[in-house]
Amino acid sequence: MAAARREMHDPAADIPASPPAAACDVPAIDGGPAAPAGGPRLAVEYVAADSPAPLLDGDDVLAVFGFGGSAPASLDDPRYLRVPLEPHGRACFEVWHARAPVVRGRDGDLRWASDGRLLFGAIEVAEDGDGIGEAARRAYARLSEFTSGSRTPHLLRIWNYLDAITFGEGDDERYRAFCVGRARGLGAFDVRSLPAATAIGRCDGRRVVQVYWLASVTPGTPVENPRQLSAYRYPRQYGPQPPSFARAMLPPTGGAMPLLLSGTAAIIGHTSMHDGELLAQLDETFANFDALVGAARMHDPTLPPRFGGGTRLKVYVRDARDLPLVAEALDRRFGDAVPRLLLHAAICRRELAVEIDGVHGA
Ligand code: 3EB
Repeated sequence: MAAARREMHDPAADIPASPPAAACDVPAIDGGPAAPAGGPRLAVEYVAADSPAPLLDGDDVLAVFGFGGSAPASLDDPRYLRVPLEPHGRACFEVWHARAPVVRGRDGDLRWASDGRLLFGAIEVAEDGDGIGEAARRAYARLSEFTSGSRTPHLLRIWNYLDAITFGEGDDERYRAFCVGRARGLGAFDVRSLPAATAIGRCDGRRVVQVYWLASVTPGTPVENPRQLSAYRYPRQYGPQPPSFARAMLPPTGGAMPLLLSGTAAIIGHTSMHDGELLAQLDETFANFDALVGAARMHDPTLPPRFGGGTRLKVYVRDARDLPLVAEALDRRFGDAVPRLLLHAAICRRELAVEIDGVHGA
């Protein structure tokens, strides 16, 4: 069952070939130009609100995410997605703004929205009896087929949410099986052009793999962290298939889009640090971000060296009882300077108490 561990990943020969990707007839703006003027633009905001409906009004809105059980499970609008992770504090929504006009649609089990330069896509695949690996493979095969046939063929960033992420022992662990299925679904890929990503555990008992992503007309520049081994080179001890993601993605247009930060935790090299020490893990995570932003600044020196008003952070905390502690530590570190959202979620290594992702721009 071990997937290939070559640099150029090749799907195992026992996987049936999927039919050639039909060119998806999306995302074309009806009657609009194929290549609209202006490069990709993305602005992310966190909004405290009781309902997502008014947030979807703007015709520059690419996606709205509702967190936790109080957010509506679904809306008629394909731009809305609920992520069932409980927020710390009051109900909060994440809103992505692109350039108007945004058009949207559904394609079977997949939904999308696009301004012609960026595309938001989402798919949810029930595990049913097939297991997490097969659900991940199906989600990624659909994502890959859809993306490669679209006008936005370059994946910049992917978020993965799955239930009971560390359940199972050794290579049967669900996160490891997810990594195998993800790589198979992606097909043949060059690890050096993988998107940035997050893979986080939900705690809602629903065996559904949720994947959403951001794709672009033009490719971004993947950035690796000098303090960390690239995840796609993690050694065998972490599973038969190293995780398929870049540490960050520098989008195609400097300035108009922030640096996309992958889920980042207290890992140095490939080793988890500070087992059982939440606040030390938090400090190590920010030291990792400093190094990552430093590496991104080699490509784009206009990127601020420190987190600030152009940064948005999602902070995933394993133990709900630690949420106030993490909130206080972030208050001490940033005050009001950095908008952030704290969520109760499981991390893919049992010894990790906290993980953070987000975006960082001027
Ligand atoms: C790590 O650094 C922590 O499998 O897509 C972070 C971001 C992590 C993305 C993924 C996993 C993933 O290895 C875990």
